[in-house]
Order: sequence, then C-alpha cells, then structure tokens
Amino acid sequence: ARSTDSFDYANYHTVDEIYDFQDMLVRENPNLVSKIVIGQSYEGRNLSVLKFSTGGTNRPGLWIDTGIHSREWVTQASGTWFAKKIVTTHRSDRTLKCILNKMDIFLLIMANPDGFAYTQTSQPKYRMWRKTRKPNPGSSCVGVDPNRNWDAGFGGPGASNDPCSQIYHGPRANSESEVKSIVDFVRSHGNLKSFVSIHSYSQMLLYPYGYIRTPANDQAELHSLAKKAITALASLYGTRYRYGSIINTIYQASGGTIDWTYNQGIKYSYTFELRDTGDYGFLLPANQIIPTAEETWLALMVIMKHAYKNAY
Ligand code: PAY
Ligand code: ZN
Repeated sequence: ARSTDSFDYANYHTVDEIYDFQDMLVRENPNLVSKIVIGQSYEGRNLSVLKFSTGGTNRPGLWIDTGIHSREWVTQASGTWFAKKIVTTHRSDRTLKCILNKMDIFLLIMANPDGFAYTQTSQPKYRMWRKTRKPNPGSSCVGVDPNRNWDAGFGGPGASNDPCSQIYHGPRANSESEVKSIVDFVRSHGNLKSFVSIHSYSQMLLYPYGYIRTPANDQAELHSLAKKAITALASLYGTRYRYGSIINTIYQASGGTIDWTYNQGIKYSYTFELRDTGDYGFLLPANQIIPTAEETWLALMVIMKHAYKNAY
C-alpha cells in the first residue's frame, strides 16, 4: 500500500508490510503519531511502539500490545486496524478526543516480530509458532514463551522448564529481549494507567491473577468493568465472551504479562483472547479481521474511558 488509506485491513500482512504501515502512519500524522523503538528482538528487529499523543509531558498512558504470541495473527491485524481507527476518529469521537486530551496511547503491534516472521515462511508447519526465536543452550529446541517470562510467580505452576515446551518459561525472568524491553519501558514511563495485552483465541476478557488463586485487590472493579467491556463488544455482532481472572477462567499460568503489570500498580491490566472459540482457532479467516477489530475496539474504549474517568 502507498498510504494507510489504501492499506488492505481485511487481509493478513507480512512483518515488513506492517513496519511500512507504521512508518506511513507516522509520516501522515506527524502531530499525533510518533514511533518509539523500545528495543530489539533476538534477531535484531525493532520493537516499535506507536505513540498517540496530542502533547504534554509524560501524560498518563494507556498501553495496548498485540502479537506477543506470533501465531495469533488476528491480533497483529487488529492492532493495525486500531492504529488507523485512532487517527481517523480522534477528532470526531468525543470520548477518544477527551482521552487524548489528558492521556497518551501506546500501541505495540508486533511484540514478537521474530516469531511472527517465522510463522510467515513458506513452511506451513511453522505457521503455528508461538514462542520467541532465541536458541536454548544445551537444547535443540528454540524459543521461550513470552507470556511465561515475566517476573510474577516466575517458574511456578502453569509454566514449563522444558525448552521444548510451548510454555517454556525461559532461564530466568525477563530473559527475553521482547519482554525485557517492555519491562524497561513500563518502568521508565512510570505512569501507565491501563495495560491491555491482546491474544487469541478463546473469546475471553481476563484480569489478574493467573499465577495464584488469591483474588486481586481490585477484583470487584476489574470484574464489573470486564462485564461492561464484553457487553459493548457483543453489541456489534453478538460475539459472546467469558470473563474473569485468568486462573478461574482459562487456567493457571505463571510468569504472565498482566500479573506483572498489575503488581507494578497498573490497576487496569487485562488480557483479551480474541475470536474464535476454536472452529478456526489461530487460522481465523481474513474476512473476520475487521469485524473482530471493530468489536474489540468497543471493549477497549470502555476500558480506556474508565481509566480516564477513574484517575488514581
Ligand atoms: O492470555 O494470559 C493469557 C491467558 C493465558 C494464555 C497463555 O497460555 O499464554 C492463553 C492462550 C494464549 O493466548 O496464548 C490461549 C491460546 C488458545 C493457546 O495458545 O492455548
Ligand atoms: Zn497467546
């Protein structure tokens, strides 16, 4: 595509096409969008965050990431659509306009670019790659699960110490550059109010915790906000989501992203599991990209608006 207007949002794109898309969006909207490279992947690709900001200095931030698991293709595709949605509606949508008057939005579309590139090679069997692509010393198996590598219950139940496992937690917390780069960003920013990490599939909206049964201190608020968000999501196409804590709703998982961000004090920490419930799974047909992104955006707006209205 030669511009983000002619970009084909209804199809899946390569890593390079999405990098080009991001650069085009920044070029086309220099007063709203900038690019922050927060680090490099193991293979040296940029971890590029789009920052949507109308000014100010270190305003409170709202974070969204997609693609931390490379095979979850509808997430990177939705992230691309969200980026365009923000630039096309930030003046006309009153809520978004108010949010961007006070807060910045950060969007990392390719949180695991090496894995994503690997799922796009001509070898069909690599399409299902989930992990990073860093070799594991002493093993012929490659990669760490970047949703088990965070410093929250690291190495506990719901993660594996076998480098060949899909849920291998890695040699130590933050061993993966893809994780450590986000950790450093979150710490140095210091003022994120919501953190949404987007996966697929299962149609769920999840909040902490995944590594322990102890309810989060804000469980009641997180639960009622999740209900509001999935109700908004369902209003568009009737897509039904389940919601609750990770451990009670999907399964126990330790070392996960939002357990760490929540423990850092980012109250509105959520994980989405986008469409579908398993008919196509990770191989969601491209004609579902836009409907998935549209309905998810409604839920994201509910969460971001709540974070805006409930300053803490
Ligand atoms: O999203 O933090 C979460 C919940 C746990 C996810 C995980 O295991 O990391 C859930 C799975 C995921 O999105 O990675 C669900 C998918 C369908 C899978 O790979 O099993
Ligand atoms: Zn995932």
